[in-house]
Amino acid sequence: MSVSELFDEDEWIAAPGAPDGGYTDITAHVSADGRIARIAFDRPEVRNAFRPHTVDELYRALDIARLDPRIGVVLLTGNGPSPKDGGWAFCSGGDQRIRGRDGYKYSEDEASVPSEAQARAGRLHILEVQRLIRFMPKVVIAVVPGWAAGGGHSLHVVCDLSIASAEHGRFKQTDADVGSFDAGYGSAYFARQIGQKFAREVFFLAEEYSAQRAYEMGAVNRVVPHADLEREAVAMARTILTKSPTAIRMLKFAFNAVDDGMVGQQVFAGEATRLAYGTDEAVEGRDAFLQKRDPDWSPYPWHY
Ligand code: S0N
Repeated sequence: MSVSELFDEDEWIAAPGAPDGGYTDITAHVSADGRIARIAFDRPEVRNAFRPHTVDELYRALDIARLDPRIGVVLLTGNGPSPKDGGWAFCSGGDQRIRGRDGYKYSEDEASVPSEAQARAGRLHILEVQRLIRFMPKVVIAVVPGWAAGGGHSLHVVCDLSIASAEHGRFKQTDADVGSFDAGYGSAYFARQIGQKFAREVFFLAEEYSAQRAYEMGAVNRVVPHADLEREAVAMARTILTKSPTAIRMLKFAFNAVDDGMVGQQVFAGEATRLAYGTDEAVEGRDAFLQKRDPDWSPYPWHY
């Protein structure tokens, strides 16, 4: 069976770095030229809900994409449709069947889970995935073929851009229905995107929004025919790849900085330092130290 009905076999090859035996809860691919990553939830029978193991795999695949200097854009999506009922999903958040009092368990049957994994049980480490998406110096696009609900909605929020299926794209923030709350990017940053009134409505009423309505609210960048979704996402990625990598990363971190406090400043400043290291002025500072002499700053004016 194909990875997903929207998956173009000619576009993608298996991504490097999969664990022995391969991924079980996600799929990870790169474009033939190695410049775009496609990472997808692969639990369509539960609307691509994530369990801790899913989050482990997602983090691994995203981090491999982060570290690959050829990759400039990551597409995050959900495979489908569901073999059970034909439904489509981006992601429906945490798997409620294995939610315990201290977070999510690795399995309904904890006894079958290796002790090392049991020790990690209860972690809400989807938040680590959110931070990885937020702080990776590449553009992450949420490609939404169906439901984005609960923690899946929050993942689309934290992605840099969102493109959704006109026919099947659906958005719903169910957190308050199931006694859960993403009080970080999923809500507060969402309010920065679409405004306080709309964001509070989405959370407090937990109603269903079509892709078109989400677009009108400013939550989605583009709504495209379902059959064209991944093709359009790849086209967006290809446009981004024509831009300066340094400009894109500085822009992403500039957009982030205002909402990310001191951490946002730290990330932006790290990139500024990297740029400064490339100047003759910084090289002079390093060389003067290594050569045990005073630095000669005379070629470098105090620009105004
Ligand atoms: C997505 C919805 C709206 C789709 O409705 P639809 O199309 O009618 O399909 P269903 O028949 O409902 O679903 C089909 C099958 O899929 C199963 N399923 C769907 N979603 C889940 C899920 N999240 N977990 C487990 N199973 C799921 C259905 O049960 C059904 O199975 P069968 O065929 O066997 O009956 C609708 O499905 C829906 O509302 N889903 C639940 C959405 C939800 O509430 N998600 C959880 C919300 N909370 C989080 O995600 C928290 C995430 C988190 O980790 C976190 C992050 C930050 C801070 C805190 C937390 C925290 O954990 O608290």
